[in-house]
Amino acid sequence: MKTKVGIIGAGPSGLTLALLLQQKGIQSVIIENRSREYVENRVRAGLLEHNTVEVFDGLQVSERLHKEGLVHHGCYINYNGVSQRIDFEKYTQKQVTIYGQQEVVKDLINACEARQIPIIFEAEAKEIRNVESENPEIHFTHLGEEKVIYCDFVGGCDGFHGLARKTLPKNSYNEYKIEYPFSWLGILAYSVPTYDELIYAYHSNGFALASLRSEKVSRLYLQVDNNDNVENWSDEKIWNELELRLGITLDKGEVFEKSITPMRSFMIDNMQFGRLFLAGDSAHIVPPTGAKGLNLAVADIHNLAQGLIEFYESGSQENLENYSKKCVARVWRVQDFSNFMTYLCHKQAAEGSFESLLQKSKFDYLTISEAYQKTIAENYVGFPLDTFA
Ligand code: RFL
Ligand code: PHB
Repeated sequence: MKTKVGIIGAGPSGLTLALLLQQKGIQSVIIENRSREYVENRVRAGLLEHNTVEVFDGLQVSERLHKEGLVHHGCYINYNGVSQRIDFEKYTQKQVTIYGQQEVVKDLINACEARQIPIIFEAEAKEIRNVESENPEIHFTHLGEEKVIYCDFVGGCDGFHGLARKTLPKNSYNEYKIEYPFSWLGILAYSVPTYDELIYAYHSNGFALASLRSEKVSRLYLQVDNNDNVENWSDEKIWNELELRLGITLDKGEVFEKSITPMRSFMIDNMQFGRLFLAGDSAHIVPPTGAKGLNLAVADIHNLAQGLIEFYESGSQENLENYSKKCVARVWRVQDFSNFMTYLCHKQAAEGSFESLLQKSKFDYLTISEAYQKTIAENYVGFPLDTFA
């Protein structure tokens, strides 16, 4: 099989890349080791920056997003019952849109199908070869057979556990990470949200987040210990703890999804080697407190598509050569913001300790300072795509 760009992974990164290339007549093939049903139903992110929506608008894949997505103009940060609203509209004139990642993925896969972009599901990349030459190869297995994609470039869009990062020579990058001593228990429930905007809440029992997916479905999270287990959390216990930490009454509907996710910050400081380019979770993970993972993936892809389009249109490799540098500058900004939100909102130290009093002082500052609120607002809605060019 021969194509221009061989893409590994049909998550938001890989799908968006294929569609941006197709718009300019550049052929690609996506291989994805899971089934279509699996990737379309994987529950993950839910908050899209204005930038991300703009990229989807440009691809004409956002019709359902605009119909079903919920536009939010602010959010709340609470500290032991005291609430501070962050006004995105006032400080940035921008909004965010609540729309589930699995809906994004469905829309992108449908568009790929309609535009005849091949996606091979249940096809696992096993080896990426010759990335230092002009003819890289992706070796993969599909239906028990070994196959090869011969291409000009490889898009490593295969997530945190993928093959692309492992293919980079060890001495071509530095790795940075923090593993936090807490996780998130997340639920989806048929429950009418009793709040109009997201609530990030610090409570002495731990962090809680109230988000949503629609007017009838709530998405809620609780800080739990890393060694905790969903079996320890009955629906009743979850609802009671959420009400306590959020300080509001909730509609305690049927819980239909429950899972625990560890919290980590991770990145490498070089996202390319030869003709292999990494994007999205394959190169970085941010703790979800800043709602940035998917948005950062789309920002990487914007840069990568720009570089590849320039190469095919003019032969210039300038943008491709600067790809990693451009992405990493944004990644650091987003790492900082995600880490800041995580430390601001989670229970980390005993009440009354120096660390917890500093944390309280940060929150108190937030309630008196418009400058601090604006800083949070501009990071939360996201810097425009070419800010870090
Ligand atoms: P993905 O989505 O992991 O897709 C990678 C794909 O590659 C496939 N793959 C392979 N295919 C073939 N051969 C191989 N060898 C392969 N190895 C892997 C995988 O099956 C998969 O389909 O990465 P991508 O595209 O970079 O997208 C990243 C986002 O999915 C991720 O950053 C977000 O979900 C993070 N995230 C959030 N991001 C936001 O922007 N806003 C949020 O509100 C938000 N909330 C969240 C989140 C992530 C969470 N979890 C579960 C990690 C909330 C949670 C709880
Ligand atoms: C979500 O709706 O899943 C969500 C929203 C905001 C976050 C994290 C997750 O910070």
